Amino acid sequence: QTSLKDRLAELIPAAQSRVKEVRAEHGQKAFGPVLVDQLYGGMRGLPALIWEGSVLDPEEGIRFRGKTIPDIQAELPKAPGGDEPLPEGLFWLLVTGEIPTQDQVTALSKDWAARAEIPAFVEEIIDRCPPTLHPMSQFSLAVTALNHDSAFAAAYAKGINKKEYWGPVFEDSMDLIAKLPNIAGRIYRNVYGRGKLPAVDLNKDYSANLATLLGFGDNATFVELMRLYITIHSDHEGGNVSAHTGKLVGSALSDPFLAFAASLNGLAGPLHGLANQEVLVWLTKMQQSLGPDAEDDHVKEYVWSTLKAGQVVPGYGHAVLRKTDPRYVAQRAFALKHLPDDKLFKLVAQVYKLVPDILLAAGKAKNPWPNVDAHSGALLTHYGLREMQFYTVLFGVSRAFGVAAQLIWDRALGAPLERPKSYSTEAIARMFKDR
Ligand code: NMX
Ligand code: MLT
Repeated sequence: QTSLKDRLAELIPAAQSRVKEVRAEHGQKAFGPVLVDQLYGGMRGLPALIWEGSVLDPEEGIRFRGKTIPDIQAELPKAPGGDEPLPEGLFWLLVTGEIPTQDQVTALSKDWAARAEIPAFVEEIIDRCPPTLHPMSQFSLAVTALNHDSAFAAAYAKGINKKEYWGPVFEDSMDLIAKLPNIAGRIYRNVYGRGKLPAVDLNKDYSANLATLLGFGDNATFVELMRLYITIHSDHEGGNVSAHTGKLVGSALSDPFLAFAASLNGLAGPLHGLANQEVLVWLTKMQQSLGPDAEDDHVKEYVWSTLKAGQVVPGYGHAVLRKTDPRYVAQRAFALKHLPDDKLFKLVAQVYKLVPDILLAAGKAKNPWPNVDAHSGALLTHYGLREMQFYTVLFGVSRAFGVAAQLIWDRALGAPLERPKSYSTEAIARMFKDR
């Protein structure tokens, strides 16, 4: 059977020609004007990047290589007896644009399990971190340190031909993804005193191993949750902070470990991936303040008090989406199926009923609907993974899939160093003075 790397090698020449064709035909066409406001406004809507794995539609949400979340839930291979897609299949799809066979996905599970071990010095780095250091900082440190064994950095130092960059970047990307469960598991067990890390099982899929390393491998529904979680958090086109940062840093030919560590540092911000932690902190405080089974009016007051204190409602709003995030919908469907009576899920659902109208009435947020982070923590809490400071680490494990797939393609397609133009306020004032 064809391996992922062999299939990629087959696909690259045609993809290179396609880029040439598209550039020859459309290279000199304009998307439209660039407004000064876009420079001041976080570049919203500014077409600026090529990202092959997924495209985000404001109304419909994410499509991975043209496929919606319900599509991939229906089409990607599943574990025996499982209902959720295997993230191995999603990675194959992101990289090739094709749905893999069950055997190809099993081969990827085995390959990742075989690459899962992390160097002893990286284990030591994690073990030496004080438990008070945020899990995301520990995660980023460990991923940076993996650069010690980068195949790409070694090949570059030896003088590799540009045309061959993608090969060692592929190997690094596979190693990166494979090693993340051991890093995440070690951080979790160290910080929360959850005992010794077991070994990765060479015959288990990625999510089953991740669940076991975290200490929840005996719970088949938690393993299913991990399969769904890792699949849906993987990629959200190229402009989000973690994806864009990884691509930017990779464009300097920093290897995938350095590039993805930079992604993680962006993901660790509260307006991005840390929002899943913030949601749980916020919901827990609300429960403490209002007690269980709070009435709608009290929840509304609580939401208003958050806004009046000049804070955001975590898990709501989005820079691109203008509807409920389909990743939220997928998690809600999981909750309705597996934990319909869970108290925290009920609060999440109550907040969903109330918050959009309040954000609309407040009149600032362009999107009053929930994003992916509004739901994930409640699911993890249900299964006993209650340590909210750890939640963004799981987001990070997943985001590696999307960033790695693009790093491979960036090198295969010869993406250049990113270097956009910046201006000072005075330069802009001068430039547009008489226009
Ligand atoms: N609660 C309160 N105010 C909000 C919210 C919210 N959830 N969302 C947007 N606003 C405000 C925003 O702060 C801004 O205020 P100001 O004019 O005073 O600066 C105003 O509404 C306009 O912002 P938008 O254009 O709607 O949003 P923007 O594209 O700038 O930011 C987010 C997008 C996601 C940063 C923003 O919606 C937010 O802060 N949400 C809460 C944090 C969150 O859930 N982040 C996770 C996003 C998903 N992820 O995983 O990365
Ligand atoms: C993401 O998954 O990266 C977030 O939804 C943020 C974004 O897309 O901007």
